[in-house]
Amino acid sequence: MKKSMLTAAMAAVTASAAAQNAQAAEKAPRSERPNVVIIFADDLGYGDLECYGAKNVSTPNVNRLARQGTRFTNSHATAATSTPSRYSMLTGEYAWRHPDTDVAPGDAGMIIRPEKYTLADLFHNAGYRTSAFGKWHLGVGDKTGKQDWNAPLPCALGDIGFDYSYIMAATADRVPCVFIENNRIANYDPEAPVYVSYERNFEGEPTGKDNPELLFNQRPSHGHDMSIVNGISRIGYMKGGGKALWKDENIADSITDHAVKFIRENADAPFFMYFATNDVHVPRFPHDRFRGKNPMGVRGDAIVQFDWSVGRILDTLDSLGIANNTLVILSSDNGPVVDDGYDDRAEELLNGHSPTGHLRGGKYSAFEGGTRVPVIVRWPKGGVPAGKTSTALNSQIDWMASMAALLGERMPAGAAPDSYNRLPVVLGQSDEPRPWVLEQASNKTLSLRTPDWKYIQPNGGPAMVPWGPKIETGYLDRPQLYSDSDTGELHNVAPEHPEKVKRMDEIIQAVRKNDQAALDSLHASPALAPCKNCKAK
Ligand code: NG6
Ligand code: CA
Repeated sequence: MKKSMLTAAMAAVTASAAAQNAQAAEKAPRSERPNVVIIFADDLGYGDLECYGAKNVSTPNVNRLARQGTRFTNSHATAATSTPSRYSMLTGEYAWRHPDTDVAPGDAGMIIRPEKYTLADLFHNAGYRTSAFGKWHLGVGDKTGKQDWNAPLPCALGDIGFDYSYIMAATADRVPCVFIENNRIANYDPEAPVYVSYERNFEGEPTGKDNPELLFNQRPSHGHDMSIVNGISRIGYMKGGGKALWKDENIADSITDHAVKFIRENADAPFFMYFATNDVHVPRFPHDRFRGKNPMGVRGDAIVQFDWSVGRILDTLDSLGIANNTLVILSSDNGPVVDDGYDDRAEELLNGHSPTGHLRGGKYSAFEGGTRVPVIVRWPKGGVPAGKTSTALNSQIDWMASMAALLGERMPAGAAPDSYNRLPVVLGQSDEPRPWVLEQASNKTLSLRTPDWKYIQPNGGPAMVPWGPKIETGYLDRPQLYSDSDTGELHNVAPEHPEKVKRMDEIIQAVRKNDQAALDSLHASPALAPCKNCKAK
């Protein structure tokens, strides 16, 4: 796979990244390398944080991070759903290049195969202690649909660079509802072996569909009517679990406790942490102590719980005296959704709150609400400006090459083929926009965003998400072009700008084909148009 992705053009990019790496290495002796913590929320929208304009919910810990670091207003996830977004961020390769990267079932085998070079490999090879916590959603084990959950998994996150992991295989609304620690079920209960199927129920097991009387915690609004765990029905069927089953109200505590322990144990060594919260994904069932503190019901409470988790990570760094040399990056995997399948009253309790802020669409969507996400970066010792707002167009796809530059590490040829070193932009020290960013909607429609325009490829999808969430998809059978000043993507000006549409479509085709020469001739190569300051950290 890696080899097949390697083109001469990409080799040139790698070479130029290597030159930049060399400079970064000169500037960052091994002993001073920062710890790196990526805090990755789930379905947290552009407008969901107080420091991004939210009025109905307070997020003091995230606000603090923004005050002490740089807040980005034009940063993008690569996809409008979790699995492809996380795949791209962790590998530096667009998910649409790789099969099986749509929203994964909970019994998917590992989607990132061990031979793929990941962000965790990069840190691991640089001598970091590496870790992942919380939502995974990229498959575990080697047998899709047929994994034996009662034995150690033959492959897991340890095979793609994570020294320690404590994760949920998929999402909170998908079975199996247990944590996986490294390569086995955490807190395994030998009295209650775990069986999982996404095809059929297990004899005698209740489901949300047939036994709604057992749904004492939350009922579905659409889908989510299969196995019942903790009084909530899920996607998929499972049997067993016993004391290993999670309680939804304790998920944030559990993930955060494990992360804090890892930080404490590794405070003396450089460490990398992928801290992926379950908040604010459905089912939203936060702990009692976060409930009722805002007028938005459980969706607001889940944001409060997310903010609390952030606070615990930041406080831990402070108490160990390592905050100054820890690079913290906070973001979200995709845009927000209000009713995503549970009857949690999120819709009726919005009370004027707009989860996407001023953006149109949301999770799943080709509109900006699907992929423009909050990004906050803090690293006092590394000179990330405090209290700054950066409007620079940029994408999570570039985190991997930028981290390679930060570490002074050369990635193997062909690794992270779509990732470019934009380190000074990632660190808020340069505001040079990426020439374009590419965004994938849930039906795989691609959009291209430049600093001035947004183009959505024509496609035959429906105007609204068809299975329940009230979200405009942004799909249309004709090209769409929106001016950057039209932040709500309301006026399709494609008919007035056929040349612009043609050029933007050609850029997408060139990226699809990995055709660097075509990108160069379109003056659209992130490699040839790097930010002026990208050479120096
Ligand atoms: C959808 C689920 C939704 C959510 C989403 C994935 C139904 C009806 N809806 O299929 O609830 O789980 O997948 O979300 O099943 S994501 O953030 O992990 O991509
Ligand atoms: Ca998500």
